[in-house]
Formats: sequence, C-alpha cells, structure tokens
Amino acid sequence: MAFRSDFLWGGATAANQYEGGMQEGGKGLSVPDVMSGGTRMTPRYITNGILPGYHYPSHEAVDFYHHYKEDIALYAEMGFQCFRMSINWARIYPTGEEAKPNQEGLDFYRKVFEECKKYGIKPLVTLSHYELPYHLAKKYGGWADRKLIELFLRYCETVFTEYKEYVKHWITFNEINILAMGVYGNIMGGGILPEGEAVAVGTAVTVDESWDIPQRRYTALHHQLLASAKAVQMAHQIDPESKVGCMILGRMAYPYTCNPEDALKAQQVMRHANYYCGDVQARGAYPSFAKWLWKKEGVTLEITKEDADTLKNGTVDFVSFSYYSSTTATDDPTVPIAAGNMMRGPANPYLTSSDWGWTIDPKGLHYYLNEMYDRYQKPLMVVENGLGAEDKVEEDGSIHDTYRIEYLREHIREMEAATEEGVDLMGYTMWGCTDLISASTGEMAKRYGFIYVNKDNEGNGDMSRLRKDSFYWYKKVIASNGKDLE
Ligand code: BGP
Repeated sequence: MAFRSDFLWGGATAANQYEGGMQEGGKGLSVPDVMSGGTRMTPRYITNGILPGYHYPSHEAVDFYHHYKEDIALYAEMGFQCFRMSINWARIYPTGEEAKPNQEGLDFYRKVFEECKKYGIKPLVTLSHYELPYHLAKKYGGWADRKLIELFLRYCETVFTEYKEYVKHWITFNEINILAMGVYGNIMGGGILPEGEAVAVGTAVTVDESWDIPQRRYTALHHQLLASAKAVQMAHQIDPESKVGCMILGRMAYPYTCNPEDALKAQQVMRHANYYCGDVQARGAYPSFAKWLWKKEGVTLEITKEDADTLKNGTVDFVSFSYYSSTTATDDPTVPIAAGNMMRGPANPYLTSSDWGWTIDPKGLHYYLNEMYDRYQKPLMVVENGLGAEDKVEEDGSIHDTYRIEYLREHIREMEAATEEGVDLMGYTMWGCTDLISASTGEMAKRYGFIYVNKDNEGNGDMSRLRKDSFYWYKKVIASNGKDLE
C-alpha cells in the first residue's frame, strides 16, 4: 500500500502569520493585528487597539504580500501539489460591514491564485484562520453575536464567486474546536476580547481565566458551526465541484495509566476536544454527550429546529485537522504537567518534547487517523503538522535541520501505516512551509519552514529566503509520493 495517486502534498500557512501588508491595499484591522510579539518565556499582549511601544508581528509578518511570487516558485520547486493559505476577511471587507468588497484585496488573492495555477498548485483556502475584522470584535463582541453568521456568509459568497475558477478546496474555520477548549479560544477563535489596555496571553503566562464565560464561548461556537454549515451549502451551490472541509485542532489523549479512571478521563478529553465539533460538522448533529457536557460547563444553548436542519444539511466533504503532539489524561494531581500550547496536560514519560515543550508523538498521529476515520468515514487530510525549532544559518547559507526531517519522516511513516490499515487520507500540508510568526507566542524564533526567512523576533532582517536541508528532502518525498523518506 502507498499513498493515493492523487495525494496532495504541500505546505500550510495563515494570512495573519504570513502575509503582512497590514496597511496596504485597503486592508482593515483584524484581531491579530492588536497582538504583540512574545517568546516562550515572555507573554504576548492583546492590546486595546494599536498602542505605542508594542511590536505587532502580524503587521509585516514575513511579507508574503510582496514575496508571493518568490514563495510560490519555491513551493513549485519542491513539487507542491497543494498550498494551504487563508484569506484575511479584513482584506476583503475591512470592517466586515461594507456594502461592497475591497477591490484591491480581491485583486491580491486573485494574483496569488493565478501564480499557483501557473505551476499547477491547488490552493486549499481557509476562510477564517484565527482572525476577524477588529471592528466586528469591538462592535458585536465577536462570534458571540448571531449577526456574525450573516456577515461571514456575505464574505463567503464574495470569495466563493470570485475565485471559483481557481479554488476547489475550502476549509471553513481553522481549529474550530479551540472555542470549546478554554479561555484562549475566545480570542483566537471567537474574536471575544478581554477588557483592559494590555492583557498578557501566550504560553509564558498562566492566562487569567476569570473573564472566560463558557455560556458566551459555547454560543459563539454554535454560531460558527451554523456559519460553517451554511458556507458548505453555499460553496456547493456556487460551484458544485468544490469540496469543503472542517478543521479540528487534533488533540490526541491517552489514559495516563491503565486505571479505568484514567481511561474514562481520556475518553472525555477526546470527546470534548475532537468529537464535539467533528460530529456536528461531519455527521450533522451534536453528539449524544453534548447535553451532559453543557450541563457540566453550566451552558444552555438555544438550538432551534431551523438550526438543527442547517447543521444536518451542511456536513463537510472531508475532515481535516492539525496534529503536533499528544497528551495524557488523569485526575491524579501529583502527575507533572507538560506545558506547550493549548495541549497542556499530564506529561507522557514515554515521549520526548520539542524545545517549546510540545510532546513529540508520531504514533499518536497514526492512532488519531484511525480514530477519526472509524468515526467519520470521510476522506481525511492532515493540514498542519511540523516541528517548531530554532535554526542556525551556516556561513555558506545552508541550514542543517536534521531534527525537522526526523520529525516529519516519522510522522509520514505513521500516516502511511494508517493508510495501510484502511484510512482514506487525501493529503498532507506541513505547517509553516515558509518560516512565519508563531500563533501561540507571536515570535519568529520558533521556525517550522522548509524555507528560512531572514527576520528575527524584533523585526530585524531583510526577509530574504533560504532553502533548508528539509527543502531538498521534502522535494524527494513528494517526487516519490512518500516512498523515499531518507
Ligand atoms: C495551530 C494553528 C497555526 C499554527 C500552529 C503552530 O494551532 O492553527 O496557526 O501557528 O498551531 O503553533 P505555533 O505557531 O504556536 O507554534
């Protein structure tokens, strides 16, 4: 067995972490534009508007806005068949409420898609990747207001119509389940902002959870699930050939021990984190455990008959997810916690972790693929996976990122093993194919790319691009359809 002959190999990015051009082409402010840069050890801040004295990494990011031709040519050189990117809503509708879209924004993405077409690269486009026009966050309190469904669909209609000739694969919301998972989900997922001039967030701080209102957060998520279901239907109406997927933050949880208590706990984590949203988007209804979960979280949701029909009629064509690491589950308070992104949980003594504390677990991907395919029986796609690490540029400009190659190789091996066991896997887009800004810490130093970008945490550097060793390695992987992993 091997990967499908039409397997989509490629890389993934997101506008707010990659594009820059914040004040160009009529773009409006979006939520990440008011988030400062941090590091693993220092927090990033979400500020009340753009304030003096803060460095906001999304404003320039790594300037795909001006480097798109060069970057796409490099992707073509590696043999990419697919390029995952997102459209920044505020580039199309600067406040989210204009009567007409911003022509310059439309033109920019058209040029990007033209460039992909030139090389036969299929774009996989996320409609909402951790961003929202800032105006909508301020005026409506983000997705907590049902009004956002209508505004989002207007934006969807515009881009589905404009780009139907170029884009056949869409993803509605990036890591939609982050809204089910706690306080950080409010900001990144829901555009629900904390009050205050500057609030610390990120992995370096214990985030203040006091302003998190589960009722509001789950309501916002319900609105996104409705918006997603409606967008699926709309995409199919506008272009019957289009395929639309959901995107789940893959949270793989093992029982910490074989104590049945731990096994039940792990099942709870899997259900809450993965299946709560996955079931709605892939099966068309909230799962049987939803009522129990709402009760536990003190949430009451208004789900009308019309809402239920919307969810039923808007199931996705494929199920995509991000996978970086796994966690374990137990209620035993003496077990040490492994930090790292949103995956905080008891540390797994069998596994090592990255320099940012993310547990490395290729077999977990295998397990997760089997679980997701058994449950949904729809084509799966790994749309984010990779290793955030510091890279060293040698004097001759080479970058020997053997650690990254090793990480990717082991994960691809396990993907293949899962396909041998029957999983229908349609593609793989490695996260951050060109180095970009980290979502959790807002820094440059945490690099994922096959392509190095000369820029540091403070924003210094000419942004020139360099090929890392992994660039040449991935090129061979793609050319051999995953057979040559050495
Ligand atoms: C996912 C996000 C991405 C990306 C990735 C890596 O959760 O969808 O946007 O950033 O994680 O995370 P980080 O950038 O924090 O290393």
